[in-house]
Amino acid sequence: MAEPQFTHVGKVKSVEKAGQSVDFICEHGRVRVAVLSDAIVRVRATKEKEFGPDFSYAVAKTKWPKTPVRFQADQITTKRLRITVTKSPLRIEFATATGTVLNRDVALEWDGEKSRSQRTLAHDEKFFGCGEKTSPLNKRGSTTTFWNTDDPNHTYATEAIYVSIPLLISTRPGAHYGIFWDNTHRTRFNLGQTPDEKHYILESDAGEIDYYFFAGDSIREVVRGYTELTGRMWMPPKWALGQQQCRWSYMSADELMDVAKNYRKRKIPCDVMYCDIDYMDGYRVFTWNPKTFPKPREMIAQLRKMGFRLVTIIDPGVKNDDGYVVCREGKEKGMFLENPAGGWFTGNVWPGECVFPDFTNPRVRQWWGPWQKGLTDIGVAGIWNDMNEPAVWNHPGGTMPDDIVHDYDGHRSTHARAHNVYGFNMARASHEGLRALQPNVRPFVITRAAYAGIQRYSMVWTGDNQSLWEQLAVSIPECLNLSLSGVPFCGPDVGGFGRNTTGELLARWTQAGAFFPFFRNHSALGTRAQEPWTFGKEIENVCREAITLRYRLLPYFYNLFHEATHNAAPIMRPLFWEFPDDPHGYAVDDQFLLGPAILVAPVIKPGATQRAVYLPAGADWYEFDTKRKHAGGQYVTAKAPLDTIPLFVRAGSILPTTKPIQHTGEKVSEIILEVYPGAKTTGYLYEDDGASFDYERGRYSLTNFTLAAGKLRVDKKKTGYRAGAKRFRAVVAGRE
Ligand code: MIG
Repeated sequence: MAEPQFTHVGKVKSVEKAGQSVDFICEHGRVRVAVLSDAIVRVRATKEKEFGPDFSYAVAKTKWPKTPVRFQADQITTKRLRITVTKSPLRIEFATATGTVLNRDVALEWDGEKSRSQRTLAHDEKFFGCGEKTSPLNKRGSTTTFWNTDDPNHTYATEAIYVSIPLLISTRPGAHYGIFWDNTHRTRFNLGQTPDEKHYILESDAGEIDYYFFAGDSIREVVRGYTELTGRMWMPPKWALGQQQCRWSYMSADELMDVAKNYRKRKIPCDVMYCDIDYMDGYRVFTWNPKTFPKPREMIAQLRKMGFRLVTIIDPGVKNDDGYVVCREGKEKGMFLENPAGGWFTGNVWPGECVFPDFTNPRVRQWWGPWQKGLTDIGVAGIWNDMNEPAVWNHPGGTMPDDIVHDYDGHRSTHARAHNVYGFNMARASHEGLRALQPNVRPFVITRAAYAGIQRYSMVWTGDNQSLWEQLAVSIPECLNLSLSGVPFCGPDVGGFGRNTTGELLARWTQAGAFFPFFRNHSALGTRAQEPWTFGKEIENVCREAITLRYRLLPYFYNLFHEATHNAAPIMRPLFWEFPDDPHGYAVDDQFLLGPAILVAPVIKPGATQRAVYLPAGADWYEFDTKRKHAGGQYVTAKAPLDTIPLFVRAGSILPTTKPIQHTGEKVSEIILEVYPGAKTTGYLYEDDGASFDYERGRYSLTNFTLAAGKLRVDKKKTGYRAGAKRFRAVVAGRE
């Protein structure tokens, strides 16, 4: 392979100012710096004379109010940022208004179709974000590739996985920024594996350079800026916070009902059952197998009576069978992708030879959505989009060839550009279709593949993992970074998908999973059963206890979902989100915070009966079980026999909880306030109907709690939701 020959954009020849932006016309292209807000700046660069059409799937906010900007000879200044442009050659430096340099681009350059930016790397700079990645929490020193890939055997070294979110979050003491590199072509980040370790590189196979720079006083503010640009999640239906049970596959209605009945009989709380691919007739999407699932409507009704919802899987591949209505109609209407030389593009997946909808075409999305009516009409509550990288088995690379042409919302592009947004647009079609079918019902869509901005349409589960301790461990940094990358509603297959799990691993994974935003037990075809009771009494009891605890904490969880929709705060948080001044927290990726108050330290080693837990500095911490208090800023040894998950509560917290319930449909009229006294002791409760969008129209309640001089104060801040809890009972450090 020839060494890359990058051409730098070169010297600035002239400058054109227009409104909130400045164009620099250079020797080898044009660079535009556009100010969106005090702290958010967009940089575009093209090697051509003019920019191409302005279009992005990720970006939700395209109109920004005018913000005061001062343009001087070589400086663009806002209230928060000072951007200095050196002209020979062009280089852009981002500094705070008070002069702290955040980052400088060393080069904006091209090699043929490839585009890249080399940037300065400070010696104490740490990197987070990058979406779903299976490497350690801090991405410094790693290289990673954004190209949606089905890789069930991933490790720490895996470059490309299911989801692509090219967002980099940088932090060092006193300097925080983010860069969202909005390019859907195959993209690579080299985060410091450079000869001098003083540079990092962001590069894409093709396309203009188009990045957003977010300055912030904290990582929180960077994440807030990124989600202001790309959007935030909606409130999910409340049942989606419950325990969920899946398997590839429950082969018949009888088998599925048997599992559901076991949950109730054994008093293990659960809200959701799944139908994986075998519910369909020959894997044809939007059908049911008439022999094994003869009466789905009745089955779903029976499940609903028991307090369960049903979610069904829908893959993108449509069986190439002209006797099958989805295929026939799709062909008649031109909904499927074609080969460059003509004829339908076909590829093999579960149904055998398939054709594939072009989800990047709005006409196709509108056609696809209503097919879900057959499912929602009989009571299906959510849609699970799998295989949408897309996975296509009989083509090189396990996906579509690069030259298949997609509509790309009217900007016709090859698969090389559309690949990373194929799954995004499938999930979008599912979401928009569900909303059109049931306008005031919160859609539940779960997707495997995604691109930046997916949070507007779907939650993300982390795809195929393995029943291995190391995969339990990696699910923590994986979901923490996904959470920082705008996707707070996420989680792994609990118990592990591939391989046979063990009782101990299932118990430990269920204990950990109970504190992840998304909590679903799932396992692969051919692996042993891993429902909570399949390893005997001891494991069943441990799982029941962990799942029951999650249900007791649901009011607190629901608060966190509200926060995520509101200000993009992750539900599961790295320690540094809450304690940015504690330098030790940045390296901790075997623990996490659930919201501001609960520190979760899962056991992730076989045979362990205790583990070291780092208590962040800046707070005191109560052991959840014993209510013993410890000072922060130290490691403690937590006892962790199999039935114990090390949990600590931050002093000064009031956690809203309930009595144990079996599913989220159970009426709760009393909120039990667990009070953990501190210097200032506060908490709150968010309530709405858990199902509709009425909360958008003010139908929600907010109640604040304060403990002062031994007395609890209850303050109704908002009362838009009338059917909320009527009684509050306080338990202070374990005492009534
Ligand atoms: O080729 O539908 O990640 O959760 O059980 C495997 C069968 C296809 C992959 C998903 C997994 C699901 C499985 N699917």
